[in-house]
Amino acid sequence: MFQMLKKVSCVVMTLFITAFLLGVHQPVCAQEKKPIIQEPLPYSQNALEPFISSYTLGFHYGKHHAAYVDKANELLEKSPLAKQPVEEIIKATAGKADQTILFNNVAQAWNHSFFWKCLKAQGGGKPGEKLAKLIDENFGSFDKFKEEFINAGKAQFGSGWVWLVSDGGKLKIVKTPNADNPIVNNQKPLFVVDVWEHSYYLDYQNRRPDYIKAILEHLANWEFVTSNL
Ligand code: MN3
Repeated sequence: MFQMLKKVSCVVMTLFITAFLLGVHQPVCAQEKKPIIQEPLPYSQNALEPFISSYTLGFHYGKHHAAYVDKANELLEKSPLAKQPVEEIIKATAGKADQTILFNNVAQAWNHSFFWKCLKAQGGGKPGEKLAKLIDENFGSFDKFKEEFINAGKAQFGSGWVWLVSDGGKLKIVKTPNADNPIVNNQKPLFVVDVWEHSYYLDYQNRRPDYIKAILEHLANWEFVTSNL
């Protein structure tokens, strides 16, 4: 009898350990999953140097972006929108006076996550054939596009973002203030540069155009931009 009990408890223990190792405990983790996730940076914190310093990226990703994600998740705990995809939460809260804080934090979480993917080490310069052709068709030449993009960033008064979007198949440069995002206007974001001061001030001080130029010439991930077409 004792031997049998020993055998049974051994089998139960083995099953328990196997289940644990196989990840049967996963549903508990899944329940804790937050509506907004801050994905890891797609490169190391110093990968974009010397154009964006590790110091700037550490603050920008680790403090600014993280704060938007945390605040968005905190606000979504009490919101029926929590289970919606992030883009739907942005559209549902845009322009609604009683949802401004939620919109700002969710949109800023999305905008930053998109911005990181628009950058890479040894990027920038003229894009590949497909995107280069579209840029030529819509802006005349890559140099004209670059000039127009930098000027839009310069002209954005205060905080905001400069985007390359597809608007019904036509490529356009648009600037948005604060957390605003072109998906609210049914435009498809292809590329973005964050022009909030926190994104460049430690490295460029007031020279915002130099920061945008450095991104276009050295960091833009045109493969990612092309994949958004
Ligand atoms: Mn930012």
